[in-house]
Amino acid sequence: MRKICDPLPDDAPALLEAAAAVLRTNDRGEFTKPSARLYPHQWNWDSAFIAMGWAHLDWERAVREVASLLRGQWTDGMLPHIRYDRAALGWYAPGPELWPGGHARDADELTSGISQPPVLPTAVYRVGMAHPDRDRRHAWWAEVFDGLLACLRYFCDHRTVEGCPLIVVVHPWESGHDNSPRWDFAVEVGVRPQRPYQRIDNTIIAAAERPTNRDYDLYIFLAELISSADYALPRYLSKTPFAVYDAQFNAIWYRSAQDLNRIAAALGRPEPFSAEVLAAFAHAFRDRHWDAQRRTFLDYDLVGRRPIPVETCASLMPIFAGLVGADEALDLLARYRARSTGCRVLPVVLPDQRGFEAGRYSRGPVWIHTNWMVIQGLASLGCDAEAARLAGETLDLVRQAGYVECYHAASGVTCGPHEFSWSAALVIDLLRGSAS
Ligand code: 9WN
Repeated sequence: MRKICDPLPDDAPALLEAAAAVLRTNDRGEFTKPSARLYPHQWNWDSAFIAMGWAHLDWERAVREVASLLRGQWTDGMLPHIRYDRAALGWYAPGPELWPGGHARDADELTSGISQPPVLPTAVYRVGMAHPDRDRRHAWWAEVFDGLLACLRYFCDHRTVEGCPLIVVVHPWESGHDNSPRWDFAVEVGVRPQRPYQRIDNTIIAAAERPTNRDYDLYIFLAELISSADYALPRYLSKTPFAVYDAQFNAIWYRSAQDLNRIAAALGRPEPFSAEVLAAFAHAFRDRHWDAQRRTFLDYDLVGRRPIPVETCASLMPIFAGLVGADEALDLLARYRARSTGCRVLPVVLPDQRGFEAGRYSRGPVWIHTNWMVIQGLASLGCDAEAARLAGETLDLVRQAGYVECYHAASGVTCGPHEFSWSAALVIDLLRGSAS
């Protein structure tokens, strides 16, 4: 198995030790908080990333992280973006009251009513591969297989329209890049929620680094709309200003579908996603997301029926998914780098784009998970030198500012909370994991 960082940097032991300390600080036993104060519950794609870090420290702890996340799954397979910890209710807003009438399989579970990018099947594949004993790995994969399949199938069965296999994302929180300028078109509609709401996040983190109140008006308005539609896409679609094909989300689904096929093959089961299904998805992805004039992948606004003309890291996620070959991947990345001059890499939004803000959350800073996905994609495509280069630049950010949520695009200084779990977990994976 090829390692990404080979040879390891001299300070790898110190980086690993500090990363392990972050995970231990945020460990709630069965799940890991994304950060101690700002995010006190269990988040969907956070836990997927975090499990990959635990896999190298305490493999059975990674197994518990995944089991805990799957406990929040809904009857239709949807894996919610937040699984609330009863002990922490009131510490984060919005709480479960924003999501009335949810459909969790276990009625005692408190969850949100939307999902997040489905990284989990990829994470489970990588966690499994980190275990040296094939029987233990296979036994675990067999245990979680149905839950993972249901979580991917949910999107095919409940989140597609007009015969197109791409997935409709219904909320900026679902994209995981909440206040990205990609979604400004919906914020600019200026909707107001029905009920008053209170924010807690901007009392913990500087308001200048967080989404604005206008962003939150949209988030709460959409959540009200989604629950009043009983979480059903057709009813929601007729009323919403926000329904998108997100290039990042679709790319992650595609990679996870392939990784679940690999798990199935290892277990001697039929592959759940046939070559025809994957080919149709890849074809639709190219058709809907590729912008031939700009030579990049864009998101698509289903309400306005137009591509969203904002260039961000989402355009690089086809690298993670293997939706492009090695040459196209290197070309996409080279052009992204060329337009990021003066920035640490990779700024989550290109600095020449309208709405770019170097220090505000999903509007500019560098994020470890974004870099990790591009690095993994490059490694999967055999672009080892470029993967190692980006991994080195990512480690430099950590050396400068520690394991924080994100890094100011120009200076690399801390944005968001310190001791952020997935930043730590993914650096552990970069240093200890292999290309897959
Ligand atoms: C809302 C936990 C989550 C991440 C998201 C990130 C942020 C929440 C928030 O934090 O979102 O889900 O309150 O800002 O955008 O990607 O999963 O780390």
